[in-house]
Amino acid sequence: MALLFPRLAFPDDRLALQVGDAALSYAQLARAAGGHAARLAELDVQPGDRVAVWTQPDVATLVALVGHALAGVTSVPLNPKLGPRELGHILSDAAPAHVFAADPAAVADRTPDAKPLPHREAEAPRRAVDEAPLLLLYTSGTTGMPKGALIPARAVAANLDGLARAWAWTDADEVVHALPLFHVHGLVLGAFGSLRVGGALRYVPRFSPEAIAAALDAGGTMLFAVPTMYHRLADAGEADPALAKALAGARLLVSGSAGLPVREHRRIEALAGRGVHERYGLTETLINCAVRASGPPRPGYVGPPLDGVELRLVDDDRQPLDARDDATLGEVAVRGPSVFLGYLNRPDATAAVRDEEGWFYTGDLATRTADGAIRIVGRRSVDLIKTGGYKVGAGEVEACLLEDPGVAEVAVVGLPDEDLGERIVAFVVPRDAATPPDPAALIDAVAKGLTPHKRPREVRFVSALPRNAMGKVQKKKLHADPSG
Ligand code: MLC
Ligand code: AMP
Repeated sequence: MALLFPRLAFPDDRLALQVGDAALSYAQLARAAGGHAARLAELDVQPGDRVAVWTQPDVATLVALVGHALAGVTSVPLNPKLGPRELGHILSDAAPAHVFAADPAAVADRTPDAKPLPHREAEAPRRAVDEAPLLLLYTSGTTGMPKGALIPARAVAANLDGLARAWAWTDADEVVHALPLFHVHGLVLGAFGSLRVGGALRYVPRFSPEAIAAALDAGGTMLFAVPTMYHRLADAGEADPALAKALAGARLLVSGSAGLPVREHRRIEALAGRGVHERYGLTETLINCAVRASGPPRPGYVGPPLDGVELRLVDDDRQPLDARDDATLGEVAVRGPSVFLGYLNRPDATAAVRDEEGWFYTGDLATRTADGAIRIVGRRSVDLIKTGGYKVGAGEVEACLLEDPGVAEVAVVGLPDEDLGERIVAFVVPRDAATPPDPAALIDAVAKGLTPHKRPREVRFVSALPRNAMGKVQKKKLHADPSG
C-alpha cells in the first residue's frame, strides 16, 4: 500500500516536528495524530468529510492536519487572522463538519464553536494515497472572493516525490521555515514534505532573521522562504556575522511563491557563500519547476519542470510555442499528476483554467531556454497581486473598500516594492473631495474584514480613475504613473 507518510507507519524516535520548544518524534506524532483521528471517528466524521482547522502556529495544529490525512478527511486550513467577511465566505462555501483550533479562545470572536485540540493518543490509521481531496486551500482570483482549490492526496504525493528528486531531499534533512500553514508553501512543502521524506521540520512560529538562524544552528539543513524573508535575512545578515554563518550552514536555500530579484540572490550569495535555488508553483498545480540541487543556483530562473510535470508555453490562443530562445514570451501551461481536482462549487472557474486535455493555464508569462529552464517574466492579469508571497485579488480588496460610503470609485494595484515585491496601493475617488474618508479606516476595513496581508499599504486620493473609451479602468496607466 502506497502511504502518504510511510515513516508514520513504522515510527521510531527520530525527530519529526519541532515547533518552538515543543518536539515530537515520529512515534509520538503517530500516536498523537492517531488520537485526533480517533476523536474524529467519535464525532462521526467520515472519510471524505471536510473539517476546518485554524492554523495557529502550534504543534497541535500540525498533529491535527496529519490526523486528517491519515483519516482521509479533507482539511480546510484557516488563516488565524481571517476577518469575518472572508471567513464567512469560506465557511459557507466549504461547509466544514467541524472547526478545530489549538487555542479556541483566540478565535472565539469569529468562531465561538471551535473545538479544542487536546492531546490524546491512539494507534495511527493507515491510508493509501488516493484521489480523494486531502486539502481544500482558498486562493484569490482577479474578482470575487477566494476560490477553494481541491488538492488530492495523489497530487501531494507525486509533487513531493518530484521535489525530493530535484533537491536530493532525504530523511537526513531538517527543514526550517516560518511560513504560514494555510498555503501550499508552508503546509504542503514545508510540513508534509518533511514528513513524506521521513526527515524533520523545525518550524519557526513567527518569522524573524534571528529565529531562522537559531533553527538553522540547531540542525536545519534546508531553508524554505519567500523573497521578502530573504530580503530581510540579507538586511539582518549584513549587520550580523552570526546570521550569515547560520545561512552558510544550510545545504540548500530555497525561495518561491514570488520571483526572487537577482539583487537578493547576490546579497545572500555574498553572505552565505551560496546562492538560492528557486522553484515556481501555484496552489492549483503545486510546484511546477525547480532549479536542481545537483547544480548551482541560477538567478532569474526557476529551473526546468519537475519530473512528472509536462510544461509548455502557449500563445494568446493557447497554441503551443516551440521557441527555446529565452526571449519568446508565452503563458505557462502544465499537465500531470500534481494538478488539482478543481475549485469547490465553481465548475465555471475550473473550466476557465483547465482544458479537456488536462492542461492547466497558470496566467504566468515566461520564456524558456535551450536547456529547458523557465524564466517567469510577468502575469497576464494586472488584477492579481503578489505581496510578501501572498496572492491577493484586486477585486476582493476593491469590493471591501467600496463598502465605505465615502468611496465613490476605487482601483487597487500592486506597485513595485523592495521588501514585499509588490505593495498594495488603493487609488480612491472620494464621494466628496472636501471630506475624503480616513485612509487608516479604509486600510483597517480590509485588514479586519478580510485579513491583514490584503490591506493596502497606501491610499491615494484621486479626482478620477484613468479609463479607456469603453469606460474600463486602465490599471496599466496607474502602474506607469502612480501619481494617478
Ligand atoms: C498591521 N497589522 C494589522 C494592521 N496592520 N492588523 C490589523 N489591522 C491593521 N491595520 C498586523 C499584522 O496582522 C501583523 O501582526 C503585523 O501587523 C505585521 O503585519 P505585516 O506588516 O503585514 O507583516 P509583514 O512583516 O509584511 O509580513 C511579511 C512576511 C509575510 C514575509 C512574514 O508576508 C509572510 O509570511 N509571507 C508568506 C506568504 C506565503 O506563505 N505564501 C505562500 C503562498 S503558496 P503580527 O501579530 O503577525 O505581528 C504559493 C505557491 C508557491 O504561492 O509557489 O509557493
Ligand atoms: P498562489 O496562488 O498563492 O499559489 O500563487 C501562485 C503564483 O505565485 C504563481 O502563479 C506565480 O505568479 C507566483 N510564483 C510562485 N513562485 C514563483 C517564482 N519562483 N517566481 C515568480 N513567481 C512565482
